[in-house]
Amino acid sequence: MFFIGEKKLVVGCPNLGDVELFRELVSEAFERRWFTNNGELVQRLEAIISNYLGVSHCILVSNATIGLQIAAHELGLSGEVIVPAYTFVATPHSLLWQGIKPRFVDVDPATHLIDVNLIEQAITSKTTGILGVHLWGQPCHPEALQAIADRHNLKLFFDSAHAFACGNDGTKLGSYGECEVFSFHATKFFNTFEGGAITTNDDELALRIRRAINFGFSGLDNVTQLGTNGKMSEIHAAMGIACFKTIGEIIEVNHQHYLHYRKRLSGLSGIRFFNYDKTKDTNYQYVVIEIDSKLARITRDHLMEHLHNKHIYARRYFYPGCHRMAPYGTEAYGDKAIMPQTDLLCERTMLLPTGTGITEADVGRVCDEIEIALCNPAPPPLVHLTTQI
Ligand code: T4K
Repeated sequence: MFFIGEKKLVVGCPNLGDVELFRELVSEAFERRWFTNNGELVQRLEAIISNYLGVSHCILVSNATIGLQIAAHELGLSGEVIVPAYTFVATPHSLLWQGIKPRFVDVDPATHLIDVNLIEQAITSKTTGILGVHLWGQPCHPEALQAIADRHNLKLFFDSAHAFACGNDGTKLGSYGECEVFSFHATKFFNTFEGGAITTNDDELALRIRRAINFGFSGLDNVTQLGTNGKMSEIHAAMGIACFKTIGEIIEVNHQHYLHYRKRLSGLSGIRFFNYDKTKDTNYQYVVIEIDSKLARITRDHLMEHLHNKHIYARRYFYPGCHRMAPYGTEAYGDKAIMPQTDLLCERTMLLPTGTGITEADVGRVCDEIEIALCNPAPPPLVHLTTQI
């Protein structure tokens, strides 16, 4: 039962970090009167992150999308680059923005990750790279992708937007391929309001990326390459330092919510609860379920509508699939990508609220409403779904 004034539960509700520390750091920046352009707080956060991930270089950027664009540019990519079809649209957009055609590859329905077995048949004479996506924070088989890249002389890099603090067999993600790009957007479990980072062990690439984010400057009055403005400001870095202070607590809260959801939902007919691989480190920032409408006797969209009516703002990421979105799904774009597994996931997947903004009781309320919706044998006709909060 939803009461007027009852709390709205939202996927992507930001974690706050250590708010007092944030205020102190902002005051320091005000005293220094240094707000951006490789300031002290940016340098501090870069050191914290490179140390945490065990990678030689961390270059903070204004967001992951610009980070991916810069990475693609500095890796000298052109023609076509392989990407999974099931990802946020920023992944292919970052390539096309650089004049590179994203070549979609379907995903493995069990993991939602790029299907490694389909990659080689998508490689053409125009392919110059592979952009792997560690979706939901799971490592997307980086060793297998590296072997394919080596065999075909392709550059490999990663969209690690979901994967900060996630690990592969004891190694934190951040050191794979030529570079990895993280997102620190407000909706990510670790956030700098807007922001991201490019990490690499390649000294020369790191130097070129550092110049690229600052208009191509190599020093005062000396522009040595094409550049853009991809810098992170001091206020954003202050949020990152404050958020990093509580990163362990945030992951623990996410983990508890995940376990609580799993306990309540994994036995329900027609619901597939997405389990994380216990052998990998993860940040548990996404609680993902799939609804099989035949077994559940309700479609994903009917269930979403029921939850939205109760002010529970679940999301159907990444509906309807990048290959069906403009410009990729249009006549003008050319060859239509056929991605059956991605289509199925886009039809079935739903993300549930988690993070420090909600309590265990809130998780219980979401599960209660899912159970109520599933018990209702005749779902109401679907009204226009809105993500308006
Ligand atoms: N690659 C991948 C695989 C990605 O998932 C993303 C971003 C990127 C690359 C690019 O990273 P960035 O360039 O953003 O650094 C959101 C985020 O904006 C986006 O960063 C994220 N992935 C994507 C999965 O989710 P939308 O279009 O869903 O945003 P929006 O405005 O609908 O907000 C999402 C939810 O969060 C809503 O339920 C409201 C809630 N919210 C949002 C904000 C900003 C809050 O409660 N408070 C807030 O301050 O894209």
